[in-house]
Order: sequence, then structure tokens, then C-alpha cells
Amino acid sequence: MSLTLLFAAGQGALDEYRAPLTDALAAEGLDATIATDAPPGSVDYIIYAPASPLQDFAPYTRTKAVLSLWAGVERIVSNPTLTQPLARMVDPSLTQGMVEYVCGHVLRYHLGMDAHIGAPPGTWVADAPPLASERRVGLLGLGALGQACAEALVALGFQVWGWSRRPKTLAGITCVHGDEGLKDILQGTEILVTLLPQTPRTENILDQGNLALLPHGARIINPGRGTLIDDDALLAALESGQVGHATLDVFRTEPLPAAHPFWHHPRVTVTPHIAAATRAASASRVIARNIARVEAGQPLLHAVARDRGY
Ligand code: NDP
Ligand code: OXD
Repeated sequence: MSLTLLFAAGQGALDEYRAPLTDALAAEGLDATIATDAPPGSVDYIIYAPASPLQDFAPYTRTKAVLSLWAGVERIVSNPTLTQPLARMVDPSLTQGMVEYVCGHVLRYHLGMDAHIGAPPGTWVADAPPLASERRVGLLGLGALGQACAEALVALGFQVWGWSRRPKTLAGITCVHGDEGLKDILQGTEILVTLLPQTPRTENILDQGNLALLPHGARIINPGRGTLIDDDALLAALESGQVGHATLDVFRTEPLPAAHPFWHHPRVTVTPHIAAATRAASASRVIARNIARVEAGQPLLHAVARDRGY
């Protein structure tokens, strides 16, 4: 039986996906038609990205799952018309991209690279950085991405702490959770990486009070979501020196508006939501595998828990 897949990921997105998705479906032995428009009652699966105008999922009565091309699902998870199971993107290439972004920016801070890159000719300050084993890096979020980053940072020799909602035990990582755990991790963290999802409970988690818990001059890297940080509190903490520098990849409004103070702040690096892209070839394999599982009566992988919001 042939399946109908609705590719709802925004104008032109299917151009990039058609060939890899066709190959991935064939490799799973699936016969499917991929369309950007189809009668709702005929659609077996929806492949979704937030650029799609699709908002009303109610007419898709036959649809067995909505498969997100994004890891973060905050723009779809609370849609009241969505009653179908929702899977988010967990993909080795996306994870690898995030590991490279996080390790690169952690090493920039750890090694104090800016001091040398920006130094006037003739500057000779032989101030060697500490070893990674003398530096504590903290991750808020120990999910698919946070955990992979934590493991890579452990492999580089850092003292790694991680904070999650539920308790965890991970080799080489000091894992904490809950309100007390948040305090503990913030108090000792010189370089903080935020890899939490956007949910009502994570909004403004880095507010004035929590930023004040960090050691003076701490660095922040946020590839998670813009809402995790109270922008005004961060700007104040940068002014006072409480936060030494911030690298921000995600923002409340994207693209970051031209007038936003982050663009011009000397102690902020803005990257344009490029920490980890979803790559068509590997994402297509993830999607096809998940469809094959559902067709075989197996549980959907990477299912989003609606009540948790991630
Ligand atoms: P996961 O769902 O795998 O992990 C989320 C982590 O956050 C889990 O460890 C979870 O805890 C923790 N968490 C969630 N809510 C809370 C809370 N209230 N208190 C404490 N911990 C909490 O997500 P991923 O690792 O795959 O992705 C993380 C985020 O990264 C995405 O949601 C997205 O926003 C962002 N992202 C950004 C990209 C970019 O290019 N900038 C690319 C891809 C993703 P627990 O383990 O206990 O459930
Ligand atoms: C994602 C992202 O969630 O790119 O996949 O931010």
C-alpha cells in the first residue's frame, strides 16, 4: 500500500529533501508519495517545520504521526488542533553540529582566544590559560544534545556538570537536578551552556537572580532558545561584569532585530541560529526509520510528551 506524506516545511523546502527522502524511504522498503499539498483525509504522515503555514491539524484524521524536522517543538507542541503523535528531530548530524559549536565556543572562552586575536601587534602577555581539568563547564539540559556536548567536553578534560529535570547518572559528569541542583551548578560554573527546550518552566531561567549565582565574569553560551534568558537581566549582568561575555545563537525574535542591543554589545557574540542545522540526508533517514517503525506497529521514536512540552 502506498503512503501519502505531506511535506509541510515551508516554501521550497521539499527541493532539498525530495531526493534524500525518496532514497531513505526506499531503503526502508516504503512506497510513498511525497506532496506539499494533499487532501487532509488522505495524509498518512506530516513532515513538519515551523516555516509551514499549516496550523489546523484537525482535518488530518488519518495521519498517524507528525514528524518534526526541528529538535525544538515549542511552535507546534501546544497547538490545540494537534491530536496526532508528534516526534521531534533527534539526528546524529544535528547532534554532531551542536557538539562542534559548543566545544568550539567553550574552547574560545577557555583559551582566552579573543585576547590574542584582538591584541595590538607587540602585545606579549605570557598569561597561559589553565588546563581544561581546572575549568568547570556547566550544561543546563542533558538531553540528546546536552548529553552529547557534555561527553565531548569530558573527553577534552573539562570538569563537567549538567542539570536536568529528572535525576541522571552519567559517567564523568556531575549530574544535578531540581531547584537545589540549579543553584549548585550555577555557583561553580565558569562557562555555562544552555541546551534546554523552550517551555513555560524554562522561560527566563537565567533571570537576574540566577545570573547573580554564577561566579563573577562567567561566560554564557546559549544555543538552546532565546526565551531561556531574560535579555535585560543579561545586559545588566554584562554591564556590571557579572557575566564576562555571552555567545548567543537563538533569540526571542529571529532574525535578531537590527536595533537590538546584543548586536552592538562589545561582550556579546551573535550567531544567527546556526549552532546545529538539520541536514536533509540524515534527517530523511531518521524520518523514514520512524515511519517504518510505525508501519510495523512499533512505538514512535523521539515522541514528544505534550504535558512536559518537549
Ligand atoms: P531534549 O528534549 O533531548 O533534552 C532537553 C533537556 O532539558 C533534558 O535533559 C531535560 O531534562 C531538560 N529539561 C527540560 N525542562 C527542564 C526543566 N524544567 N528543568 C530542568 N531540565 C529541564 O532536547 P535536545 O537536547 O534534543 O535539544 C535541546 C534544545 O536545543 C531544543 O529544544 C532546541 O530548543 C535547541 N536546539 C537548538 C538548535 C540550534 O541550532 N540553535 C538546534 C537544535 C536544537 P530531562 O532529561 O530530565 O527530561
Ligand atoms: C531546532 C533548531 O530546534 O534548529 O532544530 O533550533
